[in-house]
Amino acid sequence: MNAPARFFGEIQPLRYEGPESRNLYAYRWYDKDRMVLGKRMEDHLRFAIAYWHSFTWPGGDPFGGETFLRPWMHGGDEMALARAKADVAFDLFRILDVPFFCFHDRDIAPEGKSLKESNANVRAIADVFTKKMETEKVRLLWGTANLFSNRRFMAGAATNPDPDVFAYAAGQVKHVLELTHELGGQNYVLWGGREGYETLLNTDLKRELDQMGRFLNLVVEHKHRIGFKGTILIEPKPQEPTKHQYDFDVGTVYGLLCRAGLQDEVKVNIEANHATLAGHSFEHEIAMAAALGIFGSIDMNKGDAQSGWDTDQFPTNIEDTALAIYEIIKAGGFTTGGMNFDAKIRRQSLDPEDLLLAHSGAMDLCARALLVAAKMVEDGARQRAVDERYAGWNGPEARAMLSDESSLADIAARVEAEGLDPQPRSGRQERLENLVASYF
Ligand code: XLS
Ligand code: NI
Ligand code: NI
Repeated sequence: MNAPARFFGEIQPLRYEGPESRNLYAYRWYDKDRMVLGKRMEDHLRFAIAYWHSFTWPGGDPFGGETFLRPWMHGGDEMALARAKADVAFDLFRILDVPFFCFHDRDIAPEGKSLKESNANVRAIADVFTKKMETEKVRLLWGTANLFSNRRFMAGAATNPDPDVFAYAAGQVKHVLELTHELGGQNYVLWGGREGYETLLNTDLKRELDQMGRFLNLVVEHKHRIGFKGTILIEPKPQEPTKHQYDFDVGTVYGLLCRAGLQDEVKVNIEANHATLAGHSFEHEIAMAAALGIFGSIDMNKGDAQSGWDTDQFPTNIEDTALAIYEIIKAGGFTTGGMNFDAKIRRQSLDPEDLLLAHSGAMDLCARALLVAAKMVEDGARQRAVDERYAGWNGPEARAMLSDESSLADIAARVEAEGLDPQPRSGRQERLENLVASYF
């Protein structure tokens, strides 16, 4: 395996051609320099490609193995293959003109016989990245450690009953956090892959929560020690792999953070498919994180409406995407975060073009959704309707109720004295749905 250009053949970097273009190898909406609400489109969206789904996953499912047969996964020295994989990855980054990528340690380099050897392998490929990034525009959005694939993590990483597994996980995270820092990464992600349990019959739940809180504190402390200025992010997920994940959703993660005293130190990376598996909408999770002051980044994808697992599909729904992006804009947009396509092509999508078009289509969808969301913001009718609904809270008595100027007894007395008799008002949901539809 050599010459990464061969994998994508003669495909040239994609350019913006506009909505009328019929060229599948061009962007119809993603016009990176276009100014939207005072910011370049590229800076709003901050797209990233996920190394694991695109270059490491071989196309298996629970009933069948590998379908993709990627040349960099077969034959030859494992480190040489890892280098070849990096060539293909950077080639895709360049063809798509994305500003960021993300990886787990195990995506980029083979596991060795010891943690030391594994870390050395990861370091060697990180050095390849550093070299490539000298001439390529792509930057690292986030790095993360895979604390779930190896059988040693079957009962969790930080929450494992075996303290040696906790220690091993710490060794892995320390290494990837430092590499992320050296590579100029903007965030470090902790997805609690197996931080949860299957049955209380063998689980000390409180002890596991304590272990998790301690682990997070160790990570944050090390971040400061090495001077990493990026954001530490936790990625909530309600189930799969474990039945009861401790990081169920944004609200649950916030509780964990408060319990560990880290609510000002750690933010969340919200994944669309994880939100829907938790019984929420994606925009709900974003709005919740923003309200709690922990919105960080997103993993963009979508689930399958009929199945109850994490199908990690590329997004195709304009309305869902626009509503989510509207919440991101309302939250002030991304700072260190971005939009990582934690999405995989279907296992029958064998061709190099399938991988490329999955990303370009999703980028176009998000760009188009950004324009719709921007229209919603600029027009302001949606926000005005919400402001009007809460306008009563601007009055002096209402404000007093929210401050410590009034007690429960004062409030009760006023209801009697003024003979308050609140009259219900319409929530106008359908009217607002029609309004939103008018922006598409
Ligand atoms: C799995 C997660 C994972 C994280 C990174 O469901 O989405 O891919 O994003 O560990
Ligand atoms: Ni994810
Ligand atoms: Ni997922």
